Amino acid sequence: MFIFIKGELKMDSMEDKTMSQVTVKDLMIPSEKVAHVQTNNPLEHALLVLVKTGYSAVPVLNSSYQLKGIIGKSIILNETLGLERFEFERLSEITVEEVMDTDIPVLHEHHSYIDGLKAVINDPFVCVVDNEQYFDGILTRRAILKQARNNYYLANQTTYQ
Ligand code: 4BW
Repeated sequence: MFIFIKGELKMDSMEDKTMSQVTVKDLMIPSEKVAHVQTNNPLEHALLVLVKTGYSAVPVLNSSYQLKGIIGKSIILNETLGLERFEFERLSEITVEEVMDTDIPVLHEHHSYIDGLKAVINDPFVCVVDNEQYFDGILTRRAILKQARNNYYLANQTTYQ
């Protein structure tokens, strides 16, 4: 919710931060709430996680919880494509790190709202890491759109809950 304090519009739901002070940390889903798989997991396990959670793609971490890539349903299904049929038995023979997407953008917690907005134009979510690639969470397009909606109401000087 937005409130006026000394003539300035602020958000009371984010520790009274002004819009320009909102950072990726304020909007991201923290690591403990993010479904992920590990580099050495077989694709069979990754597909199970994706189907069970309902997500199209999730982050891939190593055993130290550093970000190594992203794996999605389409990459996995592509690996099962044989000449005449889907060869699902192959999923137990291939590990996530062999096929994951490693060319991915990342954000840091201190990045601004507009940095986050730019990042999710081309990707439904972007991983947030620290300087040593330890995984902090994800910023989703949904979180950015919700904030954009709030910005819209802010610009129209209405209150939205
Ligand atoms: O299980 C779900 N719960 C809710 N509340 N919404 C969901 C769920 N699954 C999908 N959605 C919705 C979200 O609006 O569909 C959008 C596209 O999902 P996706 O990409 O293709 O699986 C979701 O948009 P989003 O919240 O902006 O999330 C963007 C992408 O971020 C998702 C998924 O790949 C990833 N993601 C989101 N939350 C995650 C997650 N990955 C792992 N763990 C999480 N908690």
